[in-house]
Amino acid sequence: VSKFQLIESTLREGEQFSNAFFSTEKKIEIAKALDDFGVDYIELTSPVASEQSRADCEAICKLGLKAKILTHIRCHMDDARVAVETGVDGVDVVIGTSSFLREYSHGKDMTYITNAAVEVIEFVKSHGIEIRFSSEDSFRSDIVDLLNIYKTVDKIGVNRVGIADTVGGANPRQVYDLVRTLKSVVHCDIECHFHNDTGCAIANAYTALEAGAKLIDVSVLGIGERNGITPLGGLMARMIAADREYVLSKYKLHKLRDLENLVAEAVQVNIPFNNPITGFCAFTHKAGIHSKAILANPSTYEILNPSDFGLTRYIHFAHRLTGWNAIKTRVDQLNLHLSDTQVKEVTAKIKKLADIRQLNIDDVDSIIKDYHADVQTPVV
Ligand code: HCA
Ligand code: CU
Repeated sequence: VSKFQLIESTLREGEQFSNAFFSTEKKIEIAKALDDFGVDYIELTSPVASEQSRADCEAICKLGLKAKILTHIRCHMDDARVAVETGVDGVDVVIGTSSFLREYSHGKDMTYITNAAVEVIEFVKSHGIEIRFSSEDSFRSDIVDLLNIYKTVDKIGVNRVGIADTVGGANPRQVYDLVRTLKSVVHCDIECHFHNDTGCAIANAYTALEAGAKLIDVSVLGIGERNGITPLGGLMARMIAADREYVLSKYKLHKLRDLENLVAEAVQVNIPFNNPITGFCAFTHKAGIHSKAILANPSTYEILNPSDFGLTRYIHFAHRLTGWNAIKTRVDQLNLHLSDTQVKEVTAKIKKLADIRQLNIDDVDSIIKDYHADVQTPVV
């Protein structure tokens, strides 16, 4: 799974998110932040989507970013002619191959699709830029049709072929099988795109890499059509647990939170409480047993190290599950001195009150301070 690359699609798939409207300035700000984070590719909305989309695509190409700039088009010469004039480093072409899309969307058969693909690919290649060919709704397409068209485009010399779980219904085992099979028939790199309708977008991405795919489409917070695609942050969490060196060497993980806040604000959503890495309690430890072990060695209950992301862990001690080790740490933080026996005693008081009502830090602090004052000045 190691040498994976990211195709960051916040400015393409993400624009298909219900709440998204990105002004030119916002797109530029997001593109720069993504580039700074270290994504390999930035994918932009088709220049034929609207006049402003084309102008914005040209403007982002002129920024001189390190990331390669891609635009995403239908498998059609009308789109390709406009795309190659925008200044992009590559074009991602997609066409629906499942019977659903062939019947209810574009209405074309496989021969038509193949001919269109060949024409568009040769045209884009003749402009000396990268080309990716992808089949929409790959998992509900006929496997023979799929492999045939991938073989054809691989022979012409595409840079990558893509698999898309457009409806988010694929499971990791199906992903593994399809990527493996595809890998045995093409020479080019394989890119994968997973929607999250059934909650498998991160797992599917990881499995695709295990099966030999090289590139994964992501967006910040996973924004996209319906409930979106593989989120950048969630995939970073998954990948750093698998290959920390590579992920740290390549991506500026301490910028993740700012990047997510930037996009969350732009599309008016909150960061989910249970988001990997940046959810408000992602590094908060609560139970007394957990807290004790975390204080001794954080790895006991943490697969990710918060400092890799510029974040800190937090021991939540103001509740009835607390233990004396956590309270002792709080006593130290308050610069007070109590013996272990005394800490155990004050912990008992805290737990007693916490059984009656929800506590906050101030409640705990005043119990500790009162107790400390009492033991310092014994009554005569
Ligand atoms: C869509 C298109 C797409 C394309 C994915 C790809 C999908 O339906 O909006 O280019 O690989 O999910 O199929 O986002
Ligand atoms: Cu998609």
